[in-house]
Amino acid sequence: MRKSIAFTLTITLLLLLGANYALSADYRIVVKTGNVENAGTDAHVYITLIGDYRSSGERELDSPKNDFERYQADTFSIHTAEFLGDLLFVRIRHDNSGKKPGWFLDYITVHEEDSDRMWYFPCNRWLAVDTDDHLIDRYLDPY
Ligand SMILES: [Ca+2]
Ligand SMILES: [Ca+2]
Ligand SMILES: [Ca+2]
Repeated sequence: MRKSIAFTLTITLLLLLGANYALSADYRIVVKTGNVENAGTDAHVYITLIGDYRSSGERELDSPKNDFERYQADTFSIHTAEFLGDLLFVRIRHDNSGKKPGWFLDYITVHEEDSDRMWYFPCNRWLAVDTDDHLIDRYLDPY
C-alpha cells in the first residue's frame, strides 16, 4: 500500500512538473540604445528569444512612444504560449526603414516574470548597413 502511494505521488509530481514546463510565460524586455551620435532609429525592430526548450518566434518591438532613441531604455512585454527554458541567445534585427536607420544597440535584458530570472545580452555596436560590419541582424549571447 505504502509503495503504491509513493508511486502515485511520483507520477503526480512528474505530471505537475511536465505541465509546469509547458505553461505559458511572460518576459519583460528592456532595450537600451547607446549614447552616440545618430544612435537612435525609427526602423521596425524585431526580436526572437531562443531558449533551450522553445523559441518565442519573431516579435516586433513597438510601444506607443518613439522607441529606440539615443540613450533611451525601452521596455516591452512578450507573452509566449510555452515556457522557453534557459535563454541561449536572442536574435535582434531591424528593417532599415526610416531616416538614419542605423541603430547603436547598447544591450538587451530579458526578465522572466514568474521566476524573477534575468538575462543580460550585451551588444555595444551598430546595426547599420553603412557602419561597423554592416549587419542589421545579430545574435547576442548572454553575459
Ligand atoms: Ca540612427
Ligand atoms: Ca525611434
Ligand atoms: Ca513605437
